Amino acid sequence: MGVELAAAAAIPPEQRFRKGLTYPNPLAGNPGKPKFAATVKRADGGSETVACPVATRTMVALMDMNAVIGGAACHWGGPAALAELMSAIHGVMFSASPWHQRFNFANDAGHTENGVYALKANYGFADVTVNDLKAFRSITSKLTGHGESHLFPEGVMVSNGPLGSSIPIAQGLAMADVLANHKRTTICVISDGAMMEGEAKEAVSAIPGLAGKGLLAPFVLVVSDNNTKLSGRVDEDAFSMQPYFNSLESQGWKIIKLANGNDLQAAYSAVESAVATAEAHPTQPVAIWAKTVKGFGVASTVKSASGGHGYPLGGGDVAGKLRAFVVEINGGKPLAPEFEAWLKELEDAAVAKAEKAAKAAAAPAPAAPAAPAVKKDKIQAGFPKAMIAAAEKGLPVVSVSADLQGSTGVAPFRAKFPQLSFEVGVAESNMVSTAVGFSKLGYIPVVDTFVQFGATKGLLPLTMGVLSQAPVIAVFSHTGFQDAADGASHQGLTYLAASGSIPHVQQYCPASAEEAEWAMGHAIATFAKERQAGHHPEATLFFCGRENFPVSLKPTGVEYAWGKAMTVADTTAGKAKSVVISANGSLVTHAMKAAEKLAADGIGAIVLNNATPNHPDVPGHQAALAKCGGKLVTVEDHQALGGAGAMLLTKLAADGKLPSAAKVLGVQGEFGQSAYTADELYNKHGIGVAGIVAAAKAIA
Ligand SMILES: Cc1ncc(C[n+]2csc(CCOP(=O)(O)OP(=O)(O)O)c2C)c(N)n1
Repeated sequence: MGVELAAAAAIPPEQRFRKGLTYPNPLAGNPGKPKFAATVKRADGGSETVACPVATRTMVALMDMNAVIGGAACHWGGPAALAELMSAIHGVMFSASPWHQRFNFANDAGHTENGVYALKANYGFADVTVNDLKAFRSITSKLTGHGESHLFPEGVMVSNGPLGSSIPIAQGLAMADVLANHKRTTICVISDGAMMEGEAKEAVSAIPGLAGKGLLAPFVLVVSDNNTKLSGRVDEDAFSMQPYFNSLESQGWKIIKLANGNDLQAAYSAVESAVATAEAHPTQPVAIWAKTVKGFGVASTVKSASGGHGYPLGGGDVAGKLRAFVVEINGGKPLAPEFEAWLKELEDAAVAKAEKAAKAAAAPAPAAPAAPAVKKDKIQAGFPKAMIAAAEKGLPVVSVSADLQGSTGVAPFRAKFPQLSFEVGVAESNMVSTAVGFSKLGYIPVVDTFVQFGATKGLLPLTMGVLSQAPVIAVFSHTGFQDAADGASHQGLTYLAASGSIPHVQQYCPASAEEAEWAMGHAIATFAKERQAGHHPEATLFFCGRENFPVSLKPTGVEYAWGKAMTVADTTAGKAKSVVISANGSLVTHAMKAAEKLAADGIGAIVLNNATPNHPDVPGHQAALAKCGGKLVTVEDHQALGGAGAMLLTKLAADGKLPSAAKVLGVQGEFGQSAYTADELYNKHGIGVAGIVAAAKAIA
């Protein structure tokens, strides 16, 4: 018989507990009272001052407008739903001093972090001011799109953004507190869409199970149940989560039902009682099942199917709609002078901008006619066109999505063929595995999500699909810094490295909508041909950015060919010195601009669209290198390590024909951050036009 481990409880305390390593706690200490305050009654009959949730919503609306004007997308509905609960939680936490010795706080609902920033500004917590909110999501701010511990350690304990990833970390915090014998309560906030994630579900069952064995410190989960996710209502689009929430009790949770999570007093009492209950009985975690209203405070966002998930106003709405929006949030009452001044500042800037535009329009037309405008579109726009065409031809294409179909571009296919379209909820692993099932039974499944989620949560399912001879086609969008505003947690920068060496996987990075349409059409047709011939197709992963690019980069007379790197620019004629620039996806147009600049300085360039990174066109690159003295610059919106450049150099080396000089431009082992536009991040990391020019000049 093997040696049995003694149950931890039977081990004497001096051996049972072990402290973690100490390092300076970066979290800010307790703030003073909030500037915009509300009063609630405590259970002991006294009153407590908490942050006013209406002020939170007002600040979110105004800071979102600043960011939107700068070019960043933002969130409104989620933070609006959670304003009362966040006020209540912070009120309870800050009543202990120092709060972080008594509480761990993890916000799984990372898209609502702007509401938490607003609340922090209200308290002046971690020195955040109301003025700081105006730079939300900009490259200069630590108030990034989602909470980022690497940039704002004094305010964010656990980075968030990918839904369902913070609750298991919160589980770890509570387990570590037991091991350290530290009396602390962990509070985690999550919303119902995120509860669909496998990661969340694993923690939801592990927490009561391990707590029951005495392995977790007191744990409080606050669930915001508004039956709404990003693309619409949870039950209508996917399936109802109510049976799952009902099952929490039998999974071991103590449930506190909160019928109106947007009632501040009720929210405060629920949080207060949940903390007291969890602390009195640490072996049973407590979940507040709170019904909330997404987009609360503005009737039109409450009504909209997504609960006003994204900020519903655009930069052009400052003059017409912003005041009405903010006044509605405030129930028609006058705004606090600070908010009125902020609103006025936005309005004045909009007026000044309109006057400037009118002046420019009235100015006499320039003598030389302007070059015709280049038609632009998102690269992703091509995918559904090819999917629709294939389905119309009778091919069994199906779309399996995980709540991002409106953002990845496949929505038009789903609108046209609802009977061929499925949504599994916010659950990327499940999405890919479900598609694998369809593939096994002869369908051509197309899955879609942001690359950061597809190339992490989706990769084992994808591997198992290939291994089961049931591959899928994937549209993974928002590559790298193209998802500028959402910040580091959303900026997939390892997708080529992560997926490129999985056997029987084809990577494709189109650089334009036209190319995306052609490549998707080719991938579907090849998939069908292989299956019909009794072979197993390869999996195809499409990666694309999110901004607008010219709809075609194809020179006249050239045809697309899978695996051939198209020459999209050649300025070598008559130049003594030249380089090859090998780019993919969203950086192909940047490489072309760099080639123009280099040509003006007397350096030629052949720009190759290396669209198939893990199967690069070796002969095509060799031919171009032969014309350019063997000088190669590769550039990608990806980590340099393990990316397209690295894969290309490996293949060239295997062929015994390495370049005479090479520069591999990519991100150098760092995370990103929020910015209004991708170009700001490209320039910061030396992979924009200037970076390409400098690298080319260094080796030409
Ligand atoms: C892993 C992951 N998948 C997808 C997303 C994109 N996303 C952001 S918010 C959201 C919907 C969130 O729904 P829910 O959790 O219910 O929040 P609420 O609707 O209440 O704001 C989605 C799909 C994400 N952030 N993380």
